[in-house]
Amino acid sequence: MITDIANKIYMHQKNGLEMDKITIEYPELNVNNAYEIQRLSIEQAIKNGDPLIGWKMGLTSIAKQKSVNVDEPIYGRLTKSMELEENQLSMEGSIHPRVEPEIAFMINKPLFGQDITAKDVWDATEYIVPALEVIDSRYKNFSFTLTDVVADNASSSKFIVGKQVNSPTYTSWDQIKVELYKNGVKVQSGVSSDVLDHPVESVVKLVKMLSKNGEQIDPGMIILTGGITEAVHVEDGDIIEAHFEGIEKVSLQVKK
Ligand code: OOG
Ligand code: MG
Repeated sequence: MITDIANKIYMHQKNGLEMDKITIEYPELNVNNAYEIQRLSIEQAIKNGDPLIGWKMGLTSIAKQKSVNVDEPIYGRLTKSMELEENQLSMEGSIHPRVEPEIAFMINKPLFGQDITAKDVWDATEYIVPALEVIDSRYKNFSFTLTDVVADNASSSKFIVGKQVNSPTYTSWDQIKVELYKNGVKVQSGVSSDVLDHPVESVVKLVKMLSKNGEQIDPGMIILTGGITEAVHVEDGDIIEAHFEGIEKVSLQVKK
């Protein structure tokens, strides 16, 4: 059953097709089952030539938790095809995409185990870079339970990182003010401490959650620490620009 659900979700992710929440047909599924479904579905992607390049945390800010009505952090898997090389998002293959500003960590040492601390994460951080994540739940109306969203790889779709890489000691990474503009109008704002008080804590939490499932962060992996603000809906023609104060601006143009 788990394998069948994983295969179904993989097909919907690959083809950008919406589906009913899996908990409608399988109300008995729990969050552990959902992480197994996530692992198996992304294993399909990996087998088809799309390697794992990192992990993402989700629902690490109150703004995000409230917007989807799920009140605990989750993680998802990032594969190569999710990373946009250009600041352009094609609506082709998208369902109902939303964009959110995040802080990303590039990791250069293995990170694992329940005893992980923020110091361990800093020691293993190659650089930090701002990012925009595009989430696109495969579920109708972008509506789901915790179990559903975990199984659907935490709504992962695409992401783009900024052009400048920053030393971990460059600034206080919990003090980055972010403003999100859609077609020149400010639609969201927040500060990076909205993510678990400090984005580094999101990486710490990720490592602990991964270690429960026998997983770890490998050197060379990128970690998205979670949306600082609510995500904004986008459609063809929209231009999104995130101003990360004192760092850089990251933009995304949405096309047919
Ligand atoms: C779940 C994914 C959340 C974040 O950064 O909080 C996420 C969702 O909102 O659909 O990526
Ligand atoms: Mg996100």
